[in-house]
Amino acid sequence: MTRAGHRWENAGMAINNTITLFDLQFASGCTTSPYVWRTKYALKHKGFDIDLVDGGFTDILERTGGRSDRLPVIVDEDRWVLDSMVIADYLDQRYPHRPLLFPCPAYKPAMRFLDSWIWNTVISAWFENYIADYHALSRAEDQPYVRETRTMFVSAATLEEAQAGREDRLPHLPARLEPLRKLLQETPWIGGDTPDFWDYSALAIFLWLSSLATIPPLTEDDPLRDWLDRGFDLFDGIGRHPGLHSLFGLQLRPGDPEPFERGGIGQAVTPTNVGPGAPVQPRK
Ligand SMILES: N[C@@H](CCC(=O)N[C@@H](CS)C(=O)NCC(=O)O)C(=O)O
Repeated sequence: MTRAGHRWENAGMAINNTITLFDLQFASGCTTSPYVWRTKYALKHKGFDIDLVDGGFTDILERTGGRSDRLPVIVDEDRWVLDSMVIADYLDQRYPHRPLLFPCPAYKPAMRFLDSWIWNTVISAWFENYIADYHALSRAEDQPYVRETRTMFVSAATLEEAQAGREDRLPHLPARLEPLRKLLQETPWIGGDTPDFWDYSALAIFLWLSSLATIPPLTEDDPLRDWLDRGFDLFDGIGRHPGLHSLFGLQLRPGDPEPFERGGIGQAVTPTNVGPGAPVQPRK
């Protein structure tokens, strides 16, 4: 459910099992922020309908009545909650009888680890390689702000210079995701037999990428595709907005590295321990 032009004064009546979520969108209307994406999944995991408040970057303060310049923000009845992790904690504390987002104490630190691993491994690199697209895909009224704020984070003088030459850099990135591929060879979801907040958090990062990937970052045959497709299909196709781009179809050129390990090399369990150890006692 979407309500364009929504204002904070009448926001947040969590009636009919519905929680209000302030969205961060590109001109196409698709969500771009990975933190908003993971909050969308979190709300669905808890069984809520989402009352989505449309908007982009430069209207966040106005939309939230001066409460925040960052998203996600939710409103549950009269309670305003800011920050995706705080929101997840809030949802578990207020609705403990619905499926938990943090089912045990070790869960949250492991999620932070997974998050920072993905950010450090690929996201910073992808950020620069798509940063001019990020600007072009933003709403017209957001573009001057996006240019000004994002130029500070890139290693070149302009967003266009930062993105230039990406055809040479993009083929080097998929191989970095091999540990995630290995994990998903063993289990259908990062969370085990069913998807959980670990999956949602990682999927949210790929949905951010999909919101701006005007040229594909992964090859057609990437083994991550199965998990990504299943994850984007969850909750009636939560990740299937028409404004999103396909992640698959990266064209490799002669000399580019292999994008992933083929044939499960390194997966076999060593059958015999031939290292030093106590001599085996003969059976009597
Ligand atoms: N720690 C916050 C991070 C929120 C955040 O940084 N959101 C970004 C979008 S990814 C934002 O609202 N940016 C607004 C802007 O750049 O003006 C969370 O987990 O919710």
